[in-house]
Amino acid sequence: MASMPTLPTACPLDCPDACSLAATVEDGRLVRLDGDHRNPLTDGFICAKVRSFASHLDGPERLLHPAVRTGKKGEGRFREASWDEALDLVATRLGEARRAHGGESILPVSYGGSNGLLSEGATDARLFHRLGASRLLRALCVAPSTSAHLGLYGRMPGVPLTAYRHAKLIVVWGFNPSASGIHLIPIVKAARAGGAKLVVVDPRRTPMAQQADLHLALRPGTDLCVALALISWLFESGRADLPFLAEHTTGAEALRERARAWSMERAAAEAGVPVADLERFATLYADTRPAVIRCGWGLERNRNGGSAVAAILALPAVAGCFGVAGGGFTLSNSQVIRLDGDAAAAAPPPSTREININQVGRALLEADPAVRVLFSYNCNPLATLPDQTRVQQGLAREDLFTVVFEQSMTDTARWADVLLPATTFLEHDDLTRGYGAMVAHRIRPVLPAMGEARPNWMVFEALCDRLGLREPSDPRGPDAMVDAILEATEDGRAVAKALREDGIALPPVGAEPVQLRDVWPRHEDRRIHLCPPELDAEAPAGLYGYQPDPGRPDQPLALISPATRHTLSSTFGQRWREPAVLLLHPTDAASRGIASGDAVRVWNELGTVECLVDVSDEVRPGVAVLPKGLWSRHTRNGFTANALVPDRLTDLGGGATFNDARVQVARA
Ligand SMILES: Nc1nc2c(c(=O)[nH]1)N[C@H]1C(S)=C(S)[C@@H](COP(=O)(O)OP(=O)(O)OC[C@H]3O[C@@H](n4cnc5c(=O)[nH]c(N)nc54)[C@H](O)[C@@H]3O)O[C@H]1N2
Ligand SMILES: Nc1nc2c(c(=O)[nH]1)N[C@H]1C(S)=C(S)[C@@H](COP(=O)(O)OP(=O)(O)OC[C@H]3O[C@@H](n4cnc5c(=O)[nH]c(N)nc54)[C@H](O)[C@@H]3O)O[C@H]1N2
Ligand SMILES: [Mo]
Repeated sequence: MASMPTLPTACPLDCPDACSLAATVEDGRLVRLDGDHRNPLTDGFICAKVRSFASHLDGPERLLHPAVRTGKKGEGRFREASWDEALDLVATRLGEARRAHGGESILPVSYGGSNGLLSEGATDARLFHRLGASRLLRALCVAPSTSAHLGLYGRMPGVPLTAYRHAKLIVVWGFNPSASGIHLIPIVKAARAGGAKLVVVDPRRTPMAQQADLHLALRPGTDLCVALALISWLFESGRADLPFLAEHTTGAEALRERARAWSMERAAAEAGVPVADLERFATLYADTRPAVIRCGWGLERNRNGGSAVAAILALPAVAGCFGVAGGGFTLSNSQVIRLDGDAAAAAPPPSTREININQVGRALLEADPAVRVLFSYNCNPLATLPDQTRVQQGLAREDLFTVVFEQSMTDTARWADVLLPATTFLEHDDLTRGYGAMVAHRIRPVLPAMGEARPNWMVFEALCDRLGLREPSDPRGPDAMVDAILEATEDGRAVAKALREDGIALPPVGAEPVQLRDVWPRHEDRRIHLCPPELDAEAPAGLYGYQPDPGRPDQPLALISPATRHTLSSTFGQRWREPAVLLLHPTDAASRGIASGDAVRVWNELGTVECLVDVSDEVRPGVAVLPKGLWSRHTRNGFTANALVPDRLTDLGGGATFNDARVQVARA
């Protein structure tokens, strides 16, 4: 049988790998979605979540028509409306709120969704900036890491994941590729076949940790202690690369001074790991070249997250790992191809108040002037933001008008006053970049929009028009917006032709740039700033200052909520049928008389979650795991890990402290 022709597209979901895809479409229906080989990292294979995208596309929860609430708030009862009626209503309420209470009474909330430059920060920014709405500090994820990366390296591109094949030591630190970026797995495997050693730093025995030569199962939030102990050991044992530090860095002495407090013994005690393991890690790191660190995101989600990432990123500088293929670090590669997304918005941000996305619950209940209109898009706030109880209390306010622009009937959507149906990436245009894979994709629709769903750019453009906020110089429509973005930067101009012709572009610096050979710290002096004053001023305990565990005797367990392969954040949660399971170590279970399969209560002062338990030594003692991305249907009482997550912020960047939840557990 002749194979059916495929259409090229790419996955814009919030994952580092940015798969290039081939869609088989017949009579306007998706027959098959698979990887293609244009992206050298993803090279033809994709995750199960996106392979089965068809069930997200037209599953029972897909929103197909605009709708207006008929039942009580949160009941999820709606009647269908025309786009004209829905947009008129939204525009009227936005206009009224601005007139009566000022633009700041409008709060747009957006985050992961489709990570494209047309879906986010484009016509949406045009609308909300011109309304003078409250600005959202989008610090839900990667904020502390970005602060550290920016402060030390000016966001220098990382080691390409494909170049890990050259490494002889791979350190996977707070990253779980089995869920969050599967394409690293075969590369690590190939490097190991060539003799590379593998170290994994993670409170859980992840599938990658199972294969590791060394697994440091530290307590959550203690990465800073471990990294500083390694730094101090490198300096004090004469293994630091002093000539490199003198030539390419500033602040090395200050870093050395701050690290001195962390002996191997002290760090091992704080992290709850054997000293011998720390010493083995240090020796491997000092002796093996090329050595690369894959710094993930799990370690940033606590009070020490920013300093921890900074200390980890300082390691390759102190040990002298740069300048060779497969040596250095990888954090986010989103800035490898520099594009100016704002060019599509053509609207500078106003100087209105800023609300941290991690404190939306608090803002809905307490902000002055009060939030009157909440506009949620590319986000499922009730499922994914900290302090779920307060987010829900906020959504329940009778005097709040809530617009939810969504693909699916999410937990948040059920609280909407108006629902607007959004297209998926198979149905709309976009321009995206990977933050692991070093590629940009121009996405074009491969399917007609389902039902009456519309792309973000179109809906926000229509609202701008209705509110009289359109300006003649606005780039209109996807092609004009993409052109504006590509023309605004040197990198954009360099990759424009490839994007237009092939739908994919590799970075202008080449596919596999080497750190401190081909790419340099993006500071004016091209040096690594190991102790940047701005970070020092921001961190409550100073940069590299450790803040102790927030646990209390009545909340002795650290609850972490990492990614799983079933969902992408909460996207696809509607397809995950099994009830949520809390992972607990046998010691912690035994002392509470808990066995696998029991129903348990997990609680702290912020809330309670009722779910099932699985007893397993996959997680270290003192730590409980309940995945991120759950929907209310997955637990017995409708609350998820986020109900236990404080809305306190990380030391740098105002980030979320998801893994600083401290809880007690008992049989239900
Ligand atoms: N399938 C799937 N893929 C995804 C996502 C998803 O939800 N599902 N999410 C996407 C998004 S938005 C992001 S940001 C990335 C996240 O990708 P990851 O970097 O993998 O982030 P997490 O899953 O939060 O945590 C990674 C690991 O850190 C560990 N961890 C938790 N606390 C600590 C700590 O204090 N120290 C250390 N060393 N480790 C710790 C966790 O046990 C976990 O194994 O993945 C993206 N890809
Ligand atoms: N407990 C806990 N919670 C966490 C985390 C954790 O580690 N622990 N991790 C956090 C992290 S890393 C992240 S990044 C956040 C992500 O949090 P969110 O940004 O809320 O991400 P999703 O849950 O994927 O929700 C995105 C929504 O956008 C919709 N969407 C997708 N594309 C479009 C589009 O083009 N237009 C419109 N209008 N809608 C679209 C999807 O249907 C989906 O419902 O979650 C955070 N939440
Ligand atoms: Mo994220």
